[in-house]
Amino acid sequence: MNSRNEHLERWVSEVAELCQPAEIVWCDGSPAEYERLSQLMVDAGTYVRLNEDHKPNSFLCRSDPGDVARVEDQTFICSVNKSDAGPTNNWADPDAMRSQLGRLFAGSTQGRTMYVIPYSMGPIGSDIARIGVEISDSPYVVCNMHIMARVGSAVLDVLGDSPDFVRGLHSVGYPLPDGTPDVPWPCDAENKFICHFPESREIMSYGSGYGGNALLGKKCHALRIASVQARDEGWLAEHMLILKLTSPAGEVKYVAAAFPSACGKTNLAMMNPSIEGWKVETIGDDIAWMKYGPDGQLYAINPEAGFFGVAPGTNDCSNPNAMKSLSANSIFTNVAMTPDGDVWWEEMTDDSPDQLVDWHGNDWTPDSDVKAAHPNARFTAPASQCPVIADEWENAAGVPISAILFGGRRAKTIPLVMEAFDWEHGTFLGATMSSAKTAAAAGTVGEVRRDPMAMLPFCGYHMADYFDHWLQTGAREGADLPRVFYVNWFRKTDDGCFLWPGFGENSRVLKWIFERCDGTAAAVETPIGRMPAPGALDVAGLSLSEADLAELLRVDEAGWQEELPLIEAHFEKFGDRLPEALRAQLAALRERLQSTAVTVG
Ligand code: SAT
Ligand code: MN
Repeated sequence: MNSRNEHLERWVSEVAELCQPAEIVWCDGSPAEYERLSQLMVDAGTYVRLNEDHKPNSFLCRSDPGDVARVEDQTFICSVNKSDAGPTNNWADPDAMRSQLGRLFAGSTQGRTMYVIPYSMGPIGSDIARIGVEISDSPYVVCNMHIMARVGSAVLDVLGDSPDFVRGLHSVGYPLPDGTPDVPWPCDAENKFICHFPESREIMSYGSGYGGNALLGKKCHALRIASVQARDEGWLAEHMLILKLTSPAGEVKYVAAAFPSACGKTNLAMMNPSIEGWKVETIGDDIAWMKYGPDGQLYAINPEAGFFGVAPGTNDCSNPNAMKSLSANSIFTNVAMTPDGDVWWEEMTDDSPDQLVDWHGNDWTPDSDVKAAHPNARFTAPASQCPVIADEWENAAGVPISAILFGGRRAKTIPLVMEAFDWEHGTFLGATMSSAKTAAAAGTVGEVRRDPMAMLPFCGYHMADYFDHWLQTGAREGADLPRVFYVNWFRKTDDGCFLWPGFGENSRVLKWIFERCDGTAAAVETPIGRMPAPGALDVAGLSLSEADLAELLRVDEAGWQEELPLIEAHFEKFGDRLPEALRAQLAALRERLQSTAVTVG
């Protein structure tokens, strides 16, 4: 044993007794360990080593076609009381679930190695950081965790003999009794369970080896369990990127932004602004933990150490900094491979190569009627490799947040940008945000759903209590609160073309937001929020017609009238538990929609 923590050692022994691994390996987080496990996976056919000339120290991995995304249907919050999971989560009785999982985990690791992975979410030793230990029978998980979190012996040193760590048990659910041969991507596609026990800060994940189902530090710990801890301890665990925005005058502001999975968070977090003199640098692209500092501002850290980004659509135009981040030392899951051992995915280049091996491992040509990469294909890349990673990205104290953005994919109704009147209105905007579904989760792509604060699949407790926690957070004595904005890059014309160019041009919206925080940009007060006054949004040099600009910034009265009953139905789900303030916000919106717009300075 190489841990001095009796709680951890006891737990590892119990798990070993249950899962019956052939051996136990305590992960030290070293490069040698990474290399050893990578080679193990190459030998097992799980990994293909990519051409060193194109992607040094990088690997391609093809998952089982039945295991390609998060499974929200099979994700459970096993709180003691059903009502604490709320109407937006699947609940399961913790005792019943433990029995069921006990049967599944019994012998689940036969013939395999059980890896003990101590990790820190957040810089090791930071006050805001938290420790977890994942026990997994997947070397793919170990290697991804190496990139996505801080892993290994240094974490155990900080943990000492404390019992205060999140316990995450993971098995791919493919035991190998009596010399049964392995498969490249073991899983139990028909029997996935991603379970959270919020009171005891435990996670049990069975049957999937993919992404958020299996890398337990990410969505399971840093969002579902952490959201519960944050509620109990008075901070915020959010599905938000964090970016550093520097003006031409050298003034800096930090912005956090919540968008549902696969809505361009990574692109926004590391964008190259199209407007002269402005700079965006990255702190994080997916998760923000925010706590009040002594000055009353909210300080955010990125609990992760890497990017688990959507590959398709990522290219030298849409996100050159992501392309550079993944140029070496990365893992590519469910992308296509070129004949000379490089990776490819849809939209990486204007023309696809003539010949590829697709994500199923089959030969592919441009005439094929299937996609070469899976729409949820991912790259796992170290954050430190991002050319625009901010110097302070690992600051233990975090960075002070000036603005919080909410956004989703909405073809109609929601304007390009609006500012909330105050924190309470901002909470209302976040609580009612909606988006078309993407391939990040199993289900129907395109369907519009309410995804409050982009936390619908990630909030570990009753969503109405979570709204209340937001309201309480804002009501704190002496708080110097960020301003809240709602953005929508995805407006479309009736014939389905995007109205706004997006990507680097989104810096124009960031500029207005920056200047609103400084009190220098003009806004129009409208029934739905504050919107850029005529001329306040910098569109110089952009080929955007007056009509399109007007449409992007129009209050679509008819559209909002249609939105009202949808918001009401959304709120109905929460019954009595919905904070009164949000009901009042809806009533106020309804009333304001009768009145006309007036200009404010
Ligand atoms: O698979 S993950 O949950 O890690 C990615 C995502 O859905 O954002
Ligand atoms: Mn995400």
